[in-house]
This record gives sequence, structure tokens and C-alpha cells, in this order.
Amino acid sequence: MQAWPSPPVRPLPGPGRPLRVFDTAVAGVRPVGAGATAHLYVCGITPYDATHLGHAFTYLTYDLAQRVLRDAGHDVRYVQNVTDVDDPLLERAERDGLDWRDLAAREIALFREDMTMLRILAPDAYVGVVEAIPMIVDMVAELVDRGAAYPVDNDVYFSVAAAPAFGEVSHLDRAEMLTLCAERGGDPGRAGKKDPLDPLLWRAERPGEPSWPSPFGPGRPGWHIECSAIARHHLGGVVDIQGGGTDLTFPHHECSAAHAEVAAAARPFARSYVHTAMVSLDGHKMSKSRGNLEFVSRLRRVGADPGALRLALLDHRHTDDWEWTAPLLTAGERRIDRWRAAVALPAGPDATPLLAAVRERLADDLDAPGALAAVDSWVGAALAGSGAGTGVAGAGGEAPALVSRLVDTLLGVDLEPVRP
Ligand code: 5CA
Ligand code: ZN
Repeated sequence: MQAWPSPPVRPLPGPGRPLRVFDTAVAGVRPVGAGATAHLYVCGITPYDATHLGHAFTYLTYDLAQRVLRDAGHDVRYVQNVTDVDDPLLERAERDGLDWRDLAAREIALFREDMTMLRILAPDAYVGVVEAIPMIVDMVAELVDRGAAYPVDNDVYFSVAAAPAFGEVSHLDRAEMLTLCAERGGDPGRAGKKDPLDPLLWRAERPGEPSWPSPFGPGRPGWHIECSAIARHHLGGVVDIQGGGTDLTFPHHECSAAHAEVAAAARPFARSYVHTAMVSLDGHKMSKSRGNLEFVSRLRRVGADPGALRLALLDHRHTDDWEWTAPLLTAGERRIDRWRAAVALPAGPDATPLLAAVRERLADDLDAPGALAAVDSWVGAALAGSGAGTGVAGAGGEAPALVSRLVDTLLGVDLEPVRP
């Protein structure tokens, strides 16, 4: 399906830094180490109740990762899915008396607008489950052929016993796995499964539910297989980064990696598993099921400056859970006003050390708050009038233009005056 328009990414002088990120599977920060083209797969929305600030924070994480990778000289191939058929979407459509296709189309359109406004880099392939059914069916068939899948009534399940590395993404003990499986869309209590943790690959048609033909009978895909199949089809063998929120670590990323690895008879599925921490509201993780949500589109309607909202989100590390409060937006507005005022000056202090500092902070596990603090220091000095016209390379009249450009390229914030 159609993604949204990407903002331009203008090159910066000099070399960028290689990206290092916290990898859940090794529980430490390590180099991404991609080749000439970095392959990035990020789990997309299930299109109802989009786009809350938790979604925005997650997609911003991988937007930053792409900016750092591109600055370091990589091409990036980026794929994101849309879970446009699944239980929670069908349940919401039923509750609200809507056709599930209309609900999905409406929410995907809203998500596109929100991503555009936040200047989030768009995926090269934006792929809905409905349009990916043939590649998903092929992968389920391969798992059946490999003896890694089995029927329960007319449904098809994946056998985690067929995946020797199962557990190596999340490193949870079995009790934790069982609890999370029950909370996050699994069915550990279903009779007839070989292992309570075995996830559904293909759900046979039920009355009133959408279905597609397949060699296993009419039905629809289970959740995890969609991401394995879409990633393989659009990115090939191994992805450099599998991304998504920490709530996807188990069972989703564990299972989609297991499906892909068993189908390929090779591992790993992803070289790094990068997870974005959770944004909360009123003391709880912002979630569609709980309903404690703040929406990008609501903030947009009440006149929030998109750049200020982006700065408010950027002021948090992707590895730390945090809570949204209204004053964060006010702080973002104050910050963008100061930054805009500083880059509008005719001259400023040497900006070359700032470029190095922002590159260094972002390459260090996407330390966006550290990068913002570095820009704040330059802005403070520029507004205080120090360093202007010193004759140092990068100082004086060129400095504000370089700062404006690096803030745009690396942080995705446009400081140019709003054009009429
Ligand atoms: N469609 C699936 C992934 S295949 C899904 O999880 N959809 S979602 O709409 O529920 O979430 C979309 C993305 O936002 C996921 O990566 C999820 O981890 C992330 N996300 C959801 N809630 C939050 C939150 N409160 N804070 C940060 N990220 C969140
Ligand atoms: Zn996914």
C-alpha cells in the first residue's frame, strides 16, 4: 500500500559515525554493523486508535536510526507492515458497527498524515497483511513441509519445539513466557496444542470473519507469521534491525524470528533486535485496549507545532519508559522558538564541534536527549552573541545555516521560517 511522503534528507559535511544500539537479544549496546545497504524491518500499526504518542515515539526511534545510518554512508532499505486484519481490529470494527476494511483505511490514512506531519522517514515498502496473503500462505506451507507445523481442528499451529533458538530474543523463563503469551494475543490454554506456547499460523474461517483460500482451507493468518513473511519477501535473508516497542519482544518478535529461522533453516532472522520503551499516560502504558491515549492528531487540531512535538518526543531515550504530560509540549515549543531565533541570526559560534557532538550522541544508542542538550548549548551561546564573526571555519555567517541543516538532517526538525 502507499506509504507517506518522506521529508528530504540533505547530506552533511564530513563523515558520520557508525551506529551502536541496545540489542535485546544480547542485552547490551553493540554496533549495528550493516553492509552498504542497511535492512530495517519495523512492526507497523494495527489500524485502530492511531496514532497515539507511544506509536509516534516508536516510529521516531527508527527514523533516527535511519538518519544515523544514512549519515554514516549506508543506503537504507526500510520495510514496515500494517496489521490490517487481526482479532483486535475485527473486534473494534464489530464494537463500533463498522466494516473492518473501512476502519483500517480510515486509521491508515490518519497515521500517514501524522507521520508526514512529524517528518518521520517513510518505509520503502509499506505492506498490509491483506495484500501479503500469498507470501504468508507460502511461508506457512513451507513450515508445514518442514514438519514445524501441525493442525488443531482446522487451524494450523507452529511447533516451538522445531525452533532450537526459541527464547534467544527475549531470554524469559517459561512462566514469564506463558503469562505474556496469554496477555498478548496467544492462546496457551487451547486444548490439543503440543506446547501451550505454540502460536497460531493459520486460523480457519469462522462465521462472520474474513477469510482467504489456502492449501490448509479458507482462513486468515496468525499474527507473527505476517512479519516473518513480509520481511523475507521485501528484505531477503537477514535483516539488520528488527524494530518495534518493548511490548513486542515476546511473543511477537520471538515467534516471527522462529518462523523465519525455521523456514530458512538458518539464523539469525535479525542481526539486532531493537526495542522502543513504552510511553505512558496517567501512570499506565498508553494502549488502545486501556484507552488512556493522547493522539498526534488531537494535538495537531489544537494547534501544536509539529516541530515542538517532535522535540518533546526526542527529549527521551528510546531505552527508558516515560510518561507523557502536557508541559512536555510547552517545553518543546520554548525550545523550538529559541532554536529558530538562533539560526535566524546573521552569525554564530563555530558549529563544527556541534555537528561532531550531535553525531556522536546519536550514534551512541540514539541518545537524542544528549543531542538536544548539545544544540541547546550552541543556541545559548549564539543568542548570547558569543563567537559570531570570529573567522574560525564554520563560525560566523555560515554557522547558523550549518546548525539549521544538521538539526534537519540528523534530528528531523525543520527550523526554517514557515513559508507562506
Ligand atoms: N501491528 C502490530 C505489530 S506487527 C502492533 O503491535 N501494532 S500496534 O498498533 O499495537 O503498535 C504499533 C507499534 O507501536 C508497535 O511497535 C508497538 O510496540 C508500539 N507501541 C504501542 N504502544 C506503545 C507505547 N505506549 N509506547 C511506545 N510504543 C508503543
Ligand atoms: Zn510485527
